[in-house]
Amino acid sequence: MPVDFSGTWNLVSNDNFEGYMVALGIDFATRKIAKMLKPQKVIKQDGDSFYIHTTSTFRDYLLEFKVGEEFEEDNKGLDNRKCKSLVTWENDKLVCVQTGEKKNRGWTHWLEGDDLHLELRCENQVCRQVFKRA
Ligand code: VL7
Repeated sequence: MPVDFSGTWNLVSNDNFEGYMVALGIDFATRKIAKMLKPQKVIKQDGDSFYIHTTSTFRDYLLEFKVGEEFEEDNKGLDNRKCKSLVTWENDKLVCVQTGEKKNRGWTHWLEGDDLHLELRCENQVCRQVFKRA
């Protein structure tokens, strides 16, 4: 059975989100608000086609992509920097490389037990998020 990330997921932990946001150049006031948030992710997966909608009371972000097909990402409402993104499978992990102005930018999703994990990377910062099914 291939892995299926589909579902509605609520953030339960968010390690070093502050460091990740500083690396992205997010201003102090925005960081103060952002780190209080408990975002929800709605993921719809159809084979290699993904819809990932991250929502919160402050901002939301929609990403749609196909594994193996590079796309332009605008990061609108986040840091607003454009990058070229490519998501690939590394075994059962979904790995995104975001090529642009920021070095070493990307993220990895995987399932562990009943939890959804997300590692967000930018420059020398790593943020680790865990989500549970809503
Ligand atoms: C998306 C936030 C910090 C700005 C607001 C914070 C709003 C809710 O890209 C992401 O996930 C991938 C993988 O699931 C799919 O796009 C993470 C949150 C990153 C970066 C920037 C702070 C302002 C948070 C949208």
